[in-house]
Amino acid sequence: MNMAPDDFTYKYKTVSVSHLDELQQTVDKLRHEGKLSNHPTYRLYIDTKKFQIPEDFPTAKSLIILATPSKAMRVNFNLDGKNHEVLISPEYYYYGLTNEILQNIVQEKIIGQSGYRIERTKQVHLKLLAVRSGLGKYGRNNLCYVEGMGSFVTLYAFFTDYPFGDNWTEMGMMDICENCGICMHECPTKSINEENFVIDAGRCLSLYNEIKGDFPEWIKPDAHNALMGCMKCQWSCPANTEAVKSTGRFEEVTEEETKKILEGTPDKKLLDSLSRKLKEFEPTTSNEEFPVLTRNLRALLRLNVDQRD
Ligand code: B12
Repeated sequence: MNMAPDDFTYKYKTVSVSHLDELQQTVDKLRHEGKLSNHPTYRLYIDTKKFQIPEDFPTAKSLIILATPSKAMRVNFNLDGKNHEVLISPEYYYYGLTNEILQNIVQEKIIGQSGYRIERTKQVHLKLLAVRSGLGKYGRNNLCYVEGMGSFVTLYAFFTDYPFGDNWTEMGMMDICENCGICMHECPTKSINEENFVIDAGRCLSLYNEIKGDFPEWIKPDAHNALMGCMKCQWSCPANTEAVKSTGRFEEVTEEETKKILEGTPDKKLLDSLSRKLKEFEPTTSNEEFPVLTRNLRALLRLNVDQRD
């Protein structure tokens, strides 16, 4: 049965679709002012998003924005008799929250009656929507912080024809960020800067370690801190003191498995085992993605091909 986990919690807010144009103008203005990085991968991610009513759902009246807590995980890799503890960022492993489960929650718990249509959308800028709906506030690291969850949340949005009340709110940054700057200092690639509130996504480590290819030379070897993504701007953030306590742990990866990962020689048995242990952690689910795992683990353990050969 497709059901939410027992400990499942969430927060949500709603806004009227009448704000879609204003939301789109906010992003377009930044684009025209040259405040958004021109990195092609980043542009591919964001230029495909647009705040608009879906063509096949012209009767949509509201947007529901949902935040569910997410947690980082620790996992031990064994190599040459030593134990290497590594962090896994929340976004890259599977929580078991299928589209069906999410739709059911929205239908039963949020709308609370049948007869209304719900369509999940991935085509909008979720943080901006969440902040303007009052669900959260921006942190200086550009992430959205939700009361009681910090920035360790996954955001979702749904169009519906249910006429919800409007919670339109001014765009705000958390007060705690005013005189802080820890994230700016901690960012290993200096993608958070004083001059522009919008981070320089073309310098964000996450952009590089989730895609294939060699790391650019300007990323220093000690910048790597998670098997995928980067945890630095969230980990040390004073607004996340509570959220980081919920960090979990995956089953450890054996010496034999670790060696195979580092050598980049996956077989079905290894993929199945890693997929189970690391909850379908993204680069463990296919031969195609596996080189990303090999590269990232080598970088984290500060190994390169020459040293291991
Ligand atoms: C593209 C993308 C990336 C890119 C670019 C990140 C970025 N900051 O834009 C890369 C690959 C680098 C990335 C990295 C990460 N990502 Co990402 N990513 C996205 C994606 C697909 C789109 C984000 C987007 O629209 N960016 C465009 C910019 C312009 O939007 P914005 O950041 O909201 O910027 C607004 C503010 O700057 C504001 N603004 C401008 N000036 C000012 C001034 C003031 C004073 C204020 C208050 C505001 C303000 O206006 C901007 C436009 O509205 C979303 C999913 C989605 N559909 O939205 C996930 C998403 C944003 N990512 C997410 C996560 C978790 C991450 C990582 C933490 C993953 C990791 N562990 O490494 C990192 C964090 C990096 C960071 N510090 O931002 C979560 C964020 C959850 C949260 N708590 O906010 C999302 C929402 C995915 C999800 N479904 O939950 N990501």
